Amino acid sequence: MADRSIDLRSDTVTRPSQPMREVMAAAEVGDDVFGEDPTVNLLQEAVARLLGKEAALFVPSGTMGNQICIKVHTQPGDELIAERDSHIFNYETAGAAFLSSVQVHPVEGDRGMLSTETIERAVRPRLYYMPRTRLLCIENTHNRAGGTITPIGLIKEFHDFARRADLKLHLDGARLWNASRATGVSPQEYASYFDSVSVCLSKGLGAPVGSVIAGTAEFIEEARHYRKIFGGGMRQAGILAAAGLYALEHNLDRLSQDHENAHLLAEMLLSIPGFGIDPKSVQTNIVIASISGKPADSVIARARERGVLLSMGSHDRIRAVTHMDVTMEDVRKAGTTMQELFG
Ligand code: TLP
Repeated sequence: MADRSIDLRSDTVTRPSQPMREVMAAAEVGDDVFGEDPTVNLLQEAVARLLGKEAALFVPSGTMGNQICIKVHTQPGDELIAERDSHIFNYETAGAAFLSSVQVHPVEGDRGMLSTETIERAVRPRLYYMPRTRLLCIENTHNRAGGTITPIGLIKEFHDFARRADLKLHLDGARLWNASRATGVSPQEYASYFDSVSVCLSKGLGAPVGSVIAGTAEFIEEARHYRKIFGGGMRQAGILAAAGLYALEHNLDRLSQDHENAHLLAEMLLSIPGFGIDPKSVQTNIVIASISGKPADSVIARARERGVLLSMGSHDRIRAVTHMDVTMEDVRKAGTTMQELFG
């Protein structure tokens, strides 16, 4: 492997910067299971304000955030609707079934986006022998579709439909910050159409750990109960919350740099024969390329030998994610390496 790898496997690989580590070390802490960690409380208040919600709760991961929200919104035997390529359906180890006894009804989207018609068709009639459709989950940006953004107009439609159909609406906003940075639509406006929102601090924002869920005060009270059951009650978590506060203050605006870098990489990969990228899907910091003529895992293995780390998008696709620990020069170097290897 090359001396210093360019790690594009995910935006989760970032390491806390020196100034972030300094605020972590200096954080005021207390026991958060007693609600007494001042830094956790500050973070929760800051995120609730940013998302325009009554309350928020710090949780260890995006997966736990989504799963707690599913738990609060549903009863055993209910059904939730999620896009077929969504994180909730693919990468949360059947958590909805395991933790909430809820069935996921996957619905095919277009670049990760559902339509009101497809959702409407997926909602079960209220018949005693059918599951009750209780919850609709939207992922924005959509990871597996390549960081695509659901337009705010469509989200409004989903909201209106959900009200009519008596469905709760949850936003997996692990990368909501990226959507907001790319469109100029505020996180608060996005969040206003959802009953619950989960956002991550440890993806594009560069914090080492942590996600936050937000909703009404009543929702968050219930969520706190399930966070404890799921093993997410943390003690002096202010050390981690301090990193989240630092990330929100310093790392939101720079996300546009990651988006530019993703566009640059997409252009470079597109010049390689057999590499297919839907240019319309490169909207934020993720590039998914389909590969024809060779297995994606062999492409990943050869790139790794030359110091470019990529991940699998699906069996015939590779994924590259730009983030704060790779510069434009790194991205250009990665693109050139890929062109040399496969061009
Ligand atoms: N995504 C990870 C992997 O799990 C695929 C990644 O590398 O992108 N929602 C979305 C949309 C996500 O992309 C992820 C993580 C999560 C939730 C879960 O977050 P964590 O990893 O904190 O549990």
